[in-house]
Amino acid sequence: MSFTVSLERDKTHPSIAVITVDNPPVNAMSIGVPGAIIARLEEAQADREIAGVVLCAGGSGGFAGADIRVQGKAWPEDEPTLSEMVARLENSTLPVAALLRRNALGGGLEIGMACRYRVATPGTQLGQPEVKLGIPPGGGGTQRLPRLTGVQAALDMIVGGDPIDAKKGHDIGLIDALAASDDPVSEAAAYLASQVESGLRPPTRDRSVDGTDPTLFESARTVAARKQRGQLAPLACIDCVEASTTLPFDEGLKFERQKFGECVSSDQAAAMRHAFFAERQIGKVPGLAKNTPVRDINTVMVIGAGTMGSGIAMCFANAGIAVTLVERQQEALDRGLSRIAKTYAGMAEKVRLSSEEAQRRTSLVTGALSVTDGSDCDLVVEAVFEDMDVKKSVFSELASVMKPGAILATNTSYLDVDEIAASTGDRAGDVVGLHFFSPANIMKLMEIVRAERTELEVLASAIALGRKLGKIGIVVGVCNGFVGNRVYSTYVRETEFLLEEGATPSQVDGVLTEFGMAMGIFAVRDLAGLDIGWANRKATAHLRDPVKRYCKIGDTICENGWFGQKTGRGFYLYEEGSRTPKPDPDVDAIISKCAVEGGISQRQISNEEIVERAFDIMVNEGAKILEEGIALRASDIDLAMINGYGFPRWRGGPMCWAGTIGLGTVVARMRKLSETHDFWEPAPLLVRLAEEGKTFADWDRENA
Ligand code: T1G
Ligand code: NAD
Repeated sequence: MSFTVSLERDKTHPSIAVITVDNPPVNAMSIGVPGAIIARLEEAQADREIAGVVLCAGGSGGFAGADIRVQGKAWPEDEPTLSEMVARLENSTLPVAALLRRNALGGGLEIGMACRYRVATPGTQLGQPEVKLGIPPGGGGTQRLPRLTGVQAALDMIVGGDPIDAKKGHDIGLIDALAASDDPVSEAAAYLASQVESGLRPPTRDRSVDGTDPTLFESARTVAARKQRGQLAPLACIDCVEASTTLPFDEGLKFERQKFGECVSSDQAAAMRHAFFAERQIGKVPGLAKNTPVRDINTVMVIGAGTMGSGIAMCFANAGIAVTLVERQQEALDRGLSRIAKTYAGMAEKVRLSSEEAQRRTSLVTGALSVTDGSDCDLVVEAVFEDMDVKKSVFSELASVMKPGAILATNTSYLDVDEIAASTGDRAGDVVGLHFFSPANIMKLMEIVRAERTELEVLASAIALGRKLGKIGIVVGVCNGFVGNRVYSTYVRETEFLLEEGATPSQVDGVLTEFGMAMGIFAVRDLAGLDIGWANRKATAHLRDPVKRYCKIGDTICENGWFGQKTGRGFYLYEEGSRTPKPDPDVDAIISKCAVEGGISQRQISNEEIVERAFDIMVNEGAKILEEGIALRASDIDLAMINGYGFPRWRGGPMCWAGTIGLGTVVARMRKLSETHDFWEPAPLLVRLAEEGKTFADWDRENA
């Protein structure tokens, strides 16, 4: 047992007892903790001198809610549950005030809401994030929150899952008092003592629910169906909040319990727990000690003010870091700077940012026409053309002008970072890849490419930087396309093969979005611009195995000058001013022609086949990447695909998804296809795990 739950008298208000829960690192309600809280409450109740109890968290000060590690598993029968403990707090003969500090999330907030009063320190994050774990709240949150804040605010918090801060909580009735002194425990005790004196209000359960307009639920369902497409938990959350308006409190609790039970054992919840823990692994690199020194990054130079450079500059400005943005020509520089100014102005217009903040971020980026203007910066991110010679000349100049200790990063998508690093001579240890994704100011994924000579300190600094920028920073090794683009390119290739064999772009896209992808592959390619991939295919044509199947549909579309949305045509047709993809009979003709030329007889392709081929191929490439040591964990590959390519988080990423299908099934499907199709030889690691009846999560555990 690594936790303690203590009971003491408050120093300044001895009639108030203080129960402090200390369960590092985040005071989760692990097995035994609810029982210990009940025991301390009973001790307080047995003491006639005590008039009230303050419940608070020690250590980090926050209450992170239920212990996610035991979710979906059996809870010991003789141990009180979080729900039982919450009921005891609410029905306590002594009034209980919760002191909420730092964060009160999920079960942590539910504990607070079951108490008679809630006192919070400013800045404390209050939330019901369960929906992000594939479940509705299970400790009465869906019944108590609407009673405290009204239906709309409760729906926003429970269905959206994002936290609010204590001040907003105070404004909407969730928090009774803010404690700003340096002794919030005594402040909470004083608050409770004054309530005891002036007369207690009824417990939360006895309040009525305000704002019960039934249309709120229908519109919440419509929004959830669009924004959280395919997910069970948001709908369960809405049902539960609705139940708070139609059922008596205890019945509402039972209803919530039932919905919670249905969701917590689902594949979706397991996948989202997987994603949660995967995110907590990302900074962990074997051989990289926790106390590795980290270089300060307070000023940054970004070279190249094109699509990526301007987006990357905004990532830093968003984090309050000053940026020198460098181009060769004034005109290109002005274009980049004005793109940045426009983006921030647009955010201010949509009220996503205050206009002062938009202004502040815009002015954090200043332009320059020479890298010497940024030679004092702590970090450089190069985002010039994807051309090895251009990159090498930039890096050799950087090696001579940048101050000692500056980190030299490249945003290359495919090029060999070792070769780029070699062009810096004895500064190769300072070189790392920082592969941002487009649009860089929005996409959460950042691949941190560890080159052969990257120093540990530089790697540790890049990981810390990823956190500071709010990115999912995944450490990867050097190979063509690193992790994300390499996996993705197999999916791109296979879905094009499916067209050649008889599927249509809209059928494939329909199936993929139904599966949960943020967008269909052909709609995405049209959005991103088909010319970039085409140029890359031409540049790497010499690397292709001439014996293996090659599909010319994408190339033929490009030869017509159709590059996707920007030219009004691509895999689809776009009417003037519209972004809605329409099937294009001319593209159908190109597909048929390519099939004939490739000697492929077209047939009816089933939706199941599309899912299997699109995602099995990703899994197989992921297995190869793991075998080669390019990714450290299968869960990193999952996070890359979730955060960079629109793979549904509620399926946990491709490697996790394969586990729910069964690796044996995936291998069997691959072997069957490999009889007639190129590229379907299962990777040895995939075969081995399948034979051992294991999943990639097992591989991660065994190799941790
Ligand atoms: N259970 C178990 N472990 C947890 C945990 C939790 N709730 N929260 C964090 N950890 C571990 C995490 O894996 C990591 O472990 C370490 O703590 C530090 O976390 C009944 C059903 C609280 C804001 O969703 O959002 O209540 O890697 O690196 O940046 O309705 O952790 O060191 O081994 O993230 O300071 C709802 C989840 C649960 C909150 C702290 N609660 N946690 O952030 O540290 S469901 C949540 C967080 C529930 C009820 C339901 C964050 C944090 P390790 P960290 P941090
Ligand atoms: P881009 O063509 O939009 O921008 C490149 C910019 O670099 C141009 O404005 C050009 O004038 C400038 N430039 C070229 N040489 C320069 C030099 N020596 N000094 C200063 N500026 C110079 O290209 P992009 O799409 O922004 O891509 C940039 C890099 O980012 C490439 O390596 C690319 O592979 C990578 N990348 C692109 C994407 C994407 O989706 N576009 C995603 C991830 C990474």
